[in-house]
Amino acid sequence: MRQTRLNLLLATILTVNLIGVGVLVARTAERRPVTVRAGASPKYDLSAPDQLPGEISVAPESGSGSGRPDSFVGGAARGDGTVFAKYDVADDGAKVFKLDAAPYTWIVAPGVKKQAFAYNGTVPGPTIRVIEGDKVRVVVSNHLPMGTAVHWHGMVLPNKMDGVPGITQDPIEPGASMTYEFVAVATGTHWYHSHFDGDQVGKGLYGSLEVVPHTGDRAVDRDYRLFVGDTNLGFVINGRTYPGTEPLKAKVGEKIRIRLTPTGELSHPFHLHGQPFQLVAQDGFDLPQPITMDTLLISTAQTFDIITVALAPGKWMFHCHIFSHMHAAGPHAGHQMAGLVTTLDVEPAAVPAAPPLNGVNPAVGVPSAPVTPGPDNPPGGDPKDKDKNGGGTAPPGDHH
Ligand SMILES: [Cu+2]
Repeated sequence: MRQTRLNLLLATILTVNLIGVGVLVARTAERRPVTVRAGASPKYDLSAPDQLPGEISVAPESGSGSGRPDSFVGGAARGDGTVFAKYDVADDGAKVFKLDAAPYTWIVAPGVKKQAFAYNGTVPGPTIRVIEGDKVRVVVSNHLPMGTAVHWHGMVLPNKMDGVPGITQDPIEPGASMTYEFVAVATGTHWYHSHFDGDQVGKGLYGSLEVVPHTGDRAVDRDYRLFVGDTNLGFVINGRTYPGTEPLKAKVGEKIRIRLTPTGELSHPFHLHGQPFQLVAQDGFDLPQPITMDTLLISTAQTFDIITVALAPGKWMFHCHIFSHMHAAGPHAGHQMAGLVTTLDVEPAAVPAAPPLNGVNPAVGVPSAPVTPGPDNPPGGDPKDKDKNGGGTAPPGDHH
């Protein structure tokens, strides 16, 4: 049964990729008018109602960074603790993003505060998601008390845009900004991060950089991103340590894509309970053939795309299997979870997973009408839940 589902998944990916082209073209047309204010200083608003779950507050001594800058996108939470970056479209067609780097006091778990550095007020920084061939322009403003620079990891770009202080550029000094520009030709899941020093990455200066191929993205019901850290903020997934990590939600039968990006200094064998998954891409490149497994060793700087199908309801652990990375120290050491742990919270399917046979639904044993997709029975599950996952201001190229 499991194998059949996984095989089905592969066949569906091909089909829906083709459908995806139309969606991408349609959404590309929904560009908003452009207003790019060069050098505009961020407005910080602690009272903004659109904060992510998990309190974020500010160290008063941290300089200019406080609260969320206006480059933060409210309402675009992905259900995994990440948000999408918004963009404007310039007259020359470039998609213009803004990244404001600033210090924050970050709550990594209930009652646990650390000093973080964040792009646009969030760890990880907002997901930059564009379409193959897009001209990408990113205005990086530095509100940190030291220099910085941003490296576009996995991009094929002009050398002077590579973001390495001392080799391709001078650091962006505190209070200054720099505009990076490149054409997005390297498709797949990549990431961006500070290249100033390891502390800046360790404190949270990184985010997802996704280039959707012209042929469309993989068709999945949920698309999650997990950034793994193991230095300045402790053992964190998307800037949070268990039980502060955000559980990933799914329903039985749904296809779930998880993009894993380790950002720290260690390697982590990530294990999913209850169901296997397929590794489909590494560093943005599709594997010639997906590999089915239940544990994947991820190491610094790589990106991995895995896809699983939720098989049964329950809270299924997804965690690093190195015990010192997943257990609390102190009196409860040994069985209390902390660190690199999250869960895949699977609810029962919205519609019967198995179609009725001869008018009898084998799942319940009583006659029932065949399920026809319609407003009450959407083919991919309950659209309300998809809003939770992908609602808000999802940018072009995003579909399920
Ligand atoms: Cu680990």
